Parts: sequence; structure tokens; C-alpha cells
Amino acid sequence: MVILPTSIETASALTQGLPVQLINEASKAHPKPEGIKFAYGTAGLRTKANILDSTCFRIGLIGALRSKKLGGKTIGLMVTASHNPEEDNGVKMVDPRGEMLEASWEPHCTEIANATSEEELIRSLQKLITTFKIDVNADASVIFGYDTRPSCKELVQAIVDGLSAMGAHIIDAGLKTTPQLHYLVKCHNTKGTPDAYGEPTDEGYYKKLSEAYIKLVAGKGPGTPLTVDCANGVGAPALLELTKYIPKEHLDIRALRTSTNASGALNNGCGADYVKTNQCLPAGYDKEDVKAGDRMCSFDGDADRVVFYYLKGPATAKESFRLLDGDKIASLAADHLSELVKKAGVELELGCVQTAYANGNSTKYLKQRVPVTCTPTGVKYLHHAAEKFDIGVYFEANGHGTVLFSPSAQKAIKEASPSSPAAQDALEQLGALIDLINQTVGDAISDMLLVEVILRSRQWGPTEWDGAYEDLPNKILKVNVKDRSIFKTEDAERRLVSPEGLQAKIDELVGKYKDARAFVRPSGTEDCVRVYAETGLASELSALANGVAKLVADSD
Ligand code: G16
Repeated sequence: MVILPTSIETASALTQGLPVQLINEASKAHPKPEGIKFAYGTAGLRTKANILDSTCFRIGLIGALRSKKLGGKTIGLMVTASHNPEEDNGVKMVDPRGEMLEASWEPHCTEIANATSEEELIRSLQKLITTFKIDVNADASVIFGYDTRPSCKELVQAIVDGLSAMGAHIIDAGLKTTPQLHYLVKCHNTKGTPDAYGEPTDEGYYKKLSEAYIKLVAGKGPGTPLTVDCANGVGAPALLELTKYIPKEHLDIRALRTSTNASGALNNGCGADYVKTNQCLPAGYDKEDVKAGDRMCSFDGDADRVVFYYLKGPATAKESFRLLDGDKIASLAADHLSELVKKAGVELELGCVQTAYANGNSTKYLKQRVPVTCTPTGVKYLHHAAEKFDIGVYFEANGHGTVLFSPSAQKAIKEASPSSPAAQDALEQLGALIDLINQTVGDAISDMLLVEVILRSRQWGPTEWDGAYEDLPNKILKVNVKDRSIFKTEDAERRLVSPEGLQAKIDELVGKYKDARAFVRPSGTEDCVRVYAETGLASELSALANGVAKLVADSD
């Protein structure tokens, strides 16, 4: 007779190899601050850096367990708070294919980060182990990177302590943009396989992108200068490095806001979030010799977002500013790729993924051309929705996004027999674009190159690109509330279900304005509630946005 173990026996067998004593001892050096509640948000755990030490230590433990669960595949941990102010920090967790951590692990990360004692910490780790049936004796491999924040050094040490307590193999990738770390994770896990994504080195990353870019712009004549605001962040050294691989005739970069060592400079009056939210040039650009028609773009603090913009008049006039945000990048990429697919004569479905922040007119424009789906905010949602298409173009309005080519689409492009020289050319371009685009996550550098390639191949400047559709006037506001967790949403964050009655009040207010739309959602990266409003008439925008913000503040 076979005696099956009870679930308790199974659980204790599973957790037997957990190095409890090592974890306990190491944890004492990383005590959890009292009275603080951590939450896994839109892009991992993120808050003020000075309270993150215990969380980073524990994320190290979790990272090792995630790797053990996946048979020793390499997991990525990126220490960054991206667009947030310099005093914040956080950790993004990267799964083996370079995508964000599987969602079912998120509540466990929150629980483990909030354990108030060593005993509770061990219990919450044991719960994770038994829930996901993790072989704690399996190998673990974790690669970490970090951005330019002064707090990274100490937080990285906390992560290393967590990884060491679990006996994980540790790879220190050093200073990296977030998308570079995602790239490295995927490369490590595919190395030596038929799906090898690239060389798991910095050089491998720059070579892959630059070779594809040069192939795509070759013979298209010299380019015109592109001004890049690096947000005084890690995108600055990465961009500088990239330019070593691409001759100036192909990519003429004027890098601004590159002060990675200046205290308080990161994302301060510059960067993609500043430009998108304020709909204006980075502070001080009016003195930087920028002229009408110049192409410009801004990265965010960890270079995983990019927005473009240009001036149609003098830099000193606010109305001269024209934003080409993530929605405009999506429309440009979707149009270009659709045309190439058609020319190549391959049967592939291209679709777009947006969030509630997408400008109403961008959604209208795209829906007339391709299938469009809407997900909640967060690359983790958009990425998976985009995987459902042969070619999935996903972009958040804030400039975070990429294009995914499914394995079967890549195969179809590689193996297609062209029926004409034009089809052959389109297939070659698609093949190079597959390499140019960082398909693991939104990548400011890769997306910037993608835009440059498309504009060059169409002989377009920013004005022609901008001509696709006119944005509805729109505004994003932040409202500080006592407890943002009471704001709960449904319908891809387009409607509030709590606090009770607030959505009805918003609906009533929106109904008073022509072609208007507004929604409210709690941020998952900052301690605030965000309000988005758009109206048919620019003159009515402030009244609606401020009115909704007041309703939120009054409900607190
Ligand atoms: C992160 C996410 C993005 C999201 C942004 C803002 O970006 O990766 O998907 O749009 O946060 O999220 P929230 O409105 O919830 O604060 P990043 O660039 O800051 O890592």
C-alpha cells in the first residue's frame, strides 16, 4: 500500500532545506522599520530609499527562491525608482524571459516585505515555498543591476546579503538601464539555445542594437541632429556608449541633462515624466539653443521610457511645444510595421495595446487601422496582452512600451519566400527591426532608434509624424490623500468602485463637458492618486481636471 504524505508532511519536506539560521542572522542586520506598510505596486516595490533596506534584503531571498522554482534559471533584480525623485528607490523583479515577475508572486512579496519579526519572515517564506512547491535545495542564479541613485550602493548590499543567505549564484551587472538588465536576463537564459537572444554582455547589447540600426538606415543619407534629455540618469552613460558603436553620419546625438553625479539633479525639471506631465520642454531648454523643427526626446531616470517633442515656434512660447508621446510612437510604429507586413506578403496580425491614459484620438486613429485592447497601467499587463498578437505594439502614453514579435511571426518572417524585390526588402527590414527592438521591455534607447529608423525611411520630420492625428487636450494631476489604497478600480482602471459614490459624482461632472473623459486611479509607484482628464475644448480642460481632483480630495 502506498502511503501518501499529508499536506503538512509535504510542506515540511519542502521547507526542510531552508537555511533558517542563516536567514535569521542576516535578517537582524536588515530590520524592518516599524509602522511602515510596503506594497508591491505597478513596477515592484518603491518608496523612500531610507526605509527600503529590509525590503531589499527580503527581495534577495525571494529572487533566489524564484530562481529555484524555475530550475535555476537566472532572475533579474533592478534597483531603481525610475521616474521618481532621487530620494526614492525601489526594486523591479525580472523573470527569465526578461518579462516582469509573474503576478501570482506579488502578494507574497508584499507579505514577506511586511513581516514584523524573524519568525514571521520565516513563516511567510515557508508559505511561499509550499504554495509554489519550491525545491529549496535547487540551484539559484540572480543577476542584479542598479541606476545612478546615491542610495543604490547600500540597497544592493542588502540584496546581496539576502541572496548569499540563500546560497544563490550572484551576478553583479553594475550600473545599468532597466531594459539593459532585462536584456541580460533573457540572454543568460537563452544562451546556447536556438532562441539565443544575444550575447549576455554590455557589448552584446550595444552591438545588437547598433548593427540592426545601421542596416536599417544604410543608404538613407546623413541624419539630422537629435537632442536627447537623459534625465541626469543612467541613460546618459548608456547613450554615450551607444554612440561609440554608430557613426555620427547615422546617429547625430546631442546629449543634454547628463549630470549623473550632481546631487538632486535626477529627474529634476527634466526627463520623460516631467515633459509628459507638464507638456513642456525640460527646464532651461529655452537657453539651450533649441530651434523650431528640431527633433528632441527625453528618457526617464532608468531609461525605460522615451517621449519625443519639437517646437513649432519660439522656445519661449508655451504654445510652440508639441509632444510626441507614447501614443504617437505607437501610431508611428503600428503604421510602419503594418505597411512592411503588407509589402512583405506575410499573413500576420498586428495589434496595439494601450491603457486608459491613451489619448482618445490616438485610440480612434489606431482602431480605424488595427485591433486595439486596453489594460490597466503597468508594463506587466500590456506586455502579456501584446503577446496575444503576431506583432503586438504596446505603449503607455507616458512613453513606456515596445513591440513584440511572436515566435511564429519571427519564423514566418525568416522563412518567407519573397515574391518581388520590394517584398524581399520589406522582409529584410522586418528582420532587422526584430533585432533593433528590445522585446523584453520598453527601452528608451531602442525605442529612440526605432523612431529614428521610421522617420528616416519615410523622409519625415517631427511635423509629418505629428500630423497623424491631433491629441485631445488632456491633463494629469496628482492628488495627495491619506490612504490611496481605498481607491479601487475596475474596467481597466477606467472606473472607480470605491470610495462608494465617487464615480457617480465624476460621471456627473464629466457629463457637463463636450467630448470629455476622466478617470481616477491610485498610483502604484508614488504615494498619490492620479487624475486624468481630456476634453474636446481646451478651454474646458482645467475646469474638468481640477473639478475631478477636488472630488477626490473631498472624498478623503
Ligand atoms: C512604472 C511602470 C509603468 C507605469 C508607471 C507609472 O514606470 O513600469 O508601466 O506607467 O510606473 O505607474 P503609476 O501611475 O502606477 O505610478 P517607471 O518608468 O516609473 O518604472
